[in-house]
Amino acid sequence: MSNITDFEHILIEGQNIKDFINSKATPLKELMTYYKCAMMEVETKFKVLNQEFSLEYDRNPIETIKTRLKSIESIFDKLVDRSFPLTVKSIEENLNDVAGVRVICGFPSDIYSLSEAFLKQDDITLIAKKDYMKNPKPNGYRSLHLIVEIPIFLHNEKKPMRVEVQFRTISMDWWASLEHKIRYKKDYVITSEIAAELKICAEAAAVLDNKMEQIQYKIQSNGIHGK
Ligand code: 0O2
Repeated sequence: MSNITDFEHILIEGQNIKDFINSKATPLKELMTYYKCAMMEVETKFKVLNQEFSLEYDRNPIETIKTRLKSIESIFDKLVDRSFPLTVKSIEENLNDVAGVRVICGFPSDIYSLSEAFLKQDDITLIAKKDYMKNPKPNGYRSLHLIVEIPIFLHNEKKPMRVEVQFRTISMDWWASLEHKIRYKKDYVITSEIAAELKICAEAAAVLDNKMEQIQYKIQSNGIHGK
């Protein structure tokens, strides 16, 4: 069954979403393909960096790379929420997170090394940076977010596309995934008590990240001086 059928009850400015999607189908499909290509380009860059780092340091800084393309439903919800025009052009102009790449690292310092190496590449343009590691959100959320532009090469043009890159350690990712699940739990409102407990967990995860990093430094320096 097509998912579009599920959307039939949603009206956007008096227009049925199915008609809307049909009338914009080709340009929208093209744009989504371009985002997918940009996402693949970014993912490949991190795979390459991971390989290169492993040659130099004898370990892989990246644990996992996750990619996601925002669903059409979420794209429309976001445009409606923020009162942006419901056009394909508006998606490109107003949304930065249609293509998302999440890079999960072992240690906090890996995040800074990788993001610096990535941003040094001459085809990457930094649009925005939010460092929620240095300045965690009030709820305890930690991560490093970059919005970048990367060119994709089509048969007759070079097209810059925006991609959101989120860097997290395993523990930052574990906390954010569970917090996200709790926050969006149906019919559940987070009380201030639960919010405070979640924050304590985020802070405990940050302490563990730092402890693990110190252990890693010790092992590294023993490796250099020990043999
Ligand atoms: P999804 O499904 O992960 O994409 P923006 O929405 O980018 O225009 P904003 O809100 O300032 O503006 O962006 P920010 O702070 O960079 O956060 C964007 C994304 O970071 C979110 O996307 C989440 O993925 C993640 N994030 C930010 N804050 C939190 C948080 O407190 N908890 C968790 N679990 N994740 C967070 P979306 O669109 O919410 O969701």
